[in-house]
Amino acid sequence: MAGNYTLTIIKPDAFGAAKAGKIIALLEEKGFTVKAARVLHLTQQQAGEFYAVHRERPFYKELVSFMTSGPCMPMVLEKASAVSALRDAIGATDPAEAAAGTVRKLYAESKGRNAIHASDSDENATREAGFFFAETDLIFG
Ligand code: IDP
Ligand code: MG
Repeated sequence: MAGNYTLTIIKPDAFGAAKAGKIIALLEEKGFTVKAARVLHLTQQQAGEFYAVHRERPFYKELVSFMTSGPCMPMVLEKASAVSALRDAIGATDPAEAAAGTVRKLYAESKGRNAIHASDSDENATREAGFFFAETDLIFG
């Protein structure tokens, strides 16, 4: 899936505030196509594993607690250069620094509760898609 696919998660703050529809609409307007989607409430173990790369960071416990605070919505998205295109569309980690019109500028509350996740490389997009979806869930082509 290298190049044209990425993994996003509408995080519990935005999903719980009923912003999923607006966020998906914004991403579709920017040319992304939803290739797989589900709604689930992450366990501590799942959230801890998904964000294992941040295990040593001071915000790790807060991040796992937030990501398990309610349901979230992972999706595989398709677009040319999907990883960089989605990073542009979501904006900076801290909404105070996010560009106008980005998902985080519009919907994030804070640097921690920031509405949406996006993979940061093709390699991680593949790993993260595999975390939530089986090969047979993915509707490619
Ligand atoms: P990203 O989501 O923009 O890629 P990362 O640095 O990979 O940002 O951090 C992962 C997630 O951890 C962020 O989206 C945010 O939810 C949380 N996070 C990052 N930095 C902080 C912080 O300083 N305080 C609280 N939470 C943070
Ligand atoms: Mg990241």
